[in-house]
Amino acid sequence: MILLPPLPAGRLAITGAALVSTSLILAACTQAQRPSVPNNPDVTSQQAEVSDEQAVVVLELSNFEFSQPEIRVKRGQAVTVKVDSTQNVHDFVIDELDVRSERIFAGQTDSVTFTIPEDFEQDEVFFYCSVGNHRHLGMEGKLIIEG
Ligand SMILES: [Cu+2]
Repeated sequence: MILLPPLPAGRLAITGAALVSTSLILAACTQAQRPSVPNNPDVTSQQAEVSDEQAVVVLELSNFEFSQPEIRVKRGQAVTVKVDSTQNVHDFVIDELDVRSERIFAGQTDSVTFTIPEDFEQDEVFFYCSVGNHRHLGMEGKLIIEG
């Protein structure tokens, strides 16, 4: 038989409370769509690195805004948008370019890559968050297409 050292009663109570609050957080998360997207460690605080062929944009998503209200890209460019939720659950959608990220919870990231066609006719399109009424609460921005 293995004898476990006795734990002080106060510590047990604290552990119990921590478990309860963790369960509540998990329950709240499961109410809102998709489960987990693994964290993407290569997202940096760098906002953009741009060449003629490629653009990389990092966006932080919070209630209820994108960290950059405008993204400037060029026709023919491959664009990678790395999204990082700092609060709540959000996504990144551009209807006209058929772009849709995973829905990510606070602390999670996702990445979408798409190419602006050379013959794309619009000079700007909206990107937005499609969760609930977030777009109406301000989660939208402009992708401005130059060249
Ligand atoms: Cu949102």
